[in-house]
Amino acid sequence: MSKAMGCKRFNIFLLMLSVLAITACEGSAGWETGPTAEPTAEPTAVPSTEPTAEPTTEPSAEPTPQISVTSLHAEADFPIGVGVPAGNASNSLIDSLDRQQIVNAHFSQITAENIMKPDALHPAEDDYFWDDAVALVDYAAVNGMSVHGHTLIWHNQIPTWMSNHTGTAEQWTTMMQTHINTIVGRFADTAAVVSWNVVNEAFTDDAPSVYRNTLWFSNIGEDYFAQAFTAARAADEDADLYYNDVRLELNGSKMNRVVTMIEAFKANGTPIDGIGFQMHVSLTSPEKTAIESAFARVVNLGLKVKITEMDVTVNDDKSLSALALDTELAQAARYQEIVKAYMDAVPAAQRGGISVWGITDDDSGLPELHQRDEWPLLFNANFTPKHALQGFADGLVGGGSE
Ligand code: 9MR
Repeated sequence: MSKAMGCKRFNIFLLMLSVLAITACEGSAGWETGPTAEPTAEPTAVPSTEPTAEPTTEPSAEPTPQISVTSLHAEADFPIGVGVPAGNASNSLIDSLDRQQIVNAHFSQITAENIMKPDALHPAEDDYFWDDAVALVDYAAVNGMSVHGHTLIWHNQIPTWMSNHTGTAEQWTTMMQTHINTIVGRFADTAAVVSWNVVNEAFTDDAPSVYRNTLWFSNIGEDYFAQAFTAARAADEDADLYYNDVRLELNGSKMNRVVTMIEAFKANGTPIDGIGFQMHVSLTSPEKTAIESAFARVVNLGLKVKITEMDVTVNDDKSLSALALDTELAQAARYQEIVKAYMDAVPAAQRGGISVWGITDDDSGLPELHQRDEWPLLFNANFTPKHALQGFADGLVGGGSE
């Protein structure tokens, strides 16, 4: 019997005999707050198990944060996209119900990882292959998603016939215009395809050379940029047309070249709607301030900003053989930081969207590319959500610039 309990019973007894008994337990908490009208009732304020109310062990570490996001895209009023495998890829979205469940729940836009690139869509000069792309675009439409087309003009994944093409600058321009017109035109009437990467990765990383020495540059000259965007606009007057590149936030001189291109386009009336930042980043680089400054330069020129291929590597020094919780939480914080940078630096009217480059960690091409383990995306290989998903969602909610 506890001390308080014994005192109470004792006082109940005395209460029945004499009010003097009250003084017997003065100073007892039980009596200061205890019942007076119903002497037989148990006091509700008295802890029933005093000793066990105290912590019995040392305070444990912070509880693991919960992942509570049920629909990532529902948190944003601009496209939340994902690069998806399709066609005959073994992990094709079209054949994977697990991937479909994730994509349908969390994303409002799809980009084809490979099957809408020149080698896939335009295998011979007079031959286009539409089946895989049409299946993917139809999938998006049926499931209420839009499609960001990727990509019309690039130096990689071009068909052999294109690499072997010969002719004057004028003939090359005609060939390029036909390529762009035919592909953009094929999807112009489908409501799902809302935007295109017209030119991809065409500036060098290293000054003083400005342009990557691609087939297009070496055969047409710098005019190919404007010709490509003009051809895309002629084929679809409504689609948003993007120039897309990597490391623009890290490399000021590369960003300068993009800005120079935009200014030239504005001066001569060449259509362009936005700049795509691929955003293949690590836990620490580039810094948030550098990302915000690069976004701001595009915003100040009146164009849209789109994060087109985001992933966050965590194993740059190859020290990890598994994704431990502390690393996963650091990655979640990084996703949150970058999404928040986007929300803070890009006004609502100029948000072209944010896309990640793959569905699960297993779908990412980064481990093969870097020859190391990596876990760069929002879902585990077994299709369960990662903390990165929560970090992304928290960035959407936490930031804001109207
Ligand atoms: O994810 C794509 C991978 O499956 C391809 O093998 C690779 C070939 O070039 O392209 C990858 O996607 C790239 C994108 O099209 C452009 N930016 C870099 C991407 C990742 O390497």
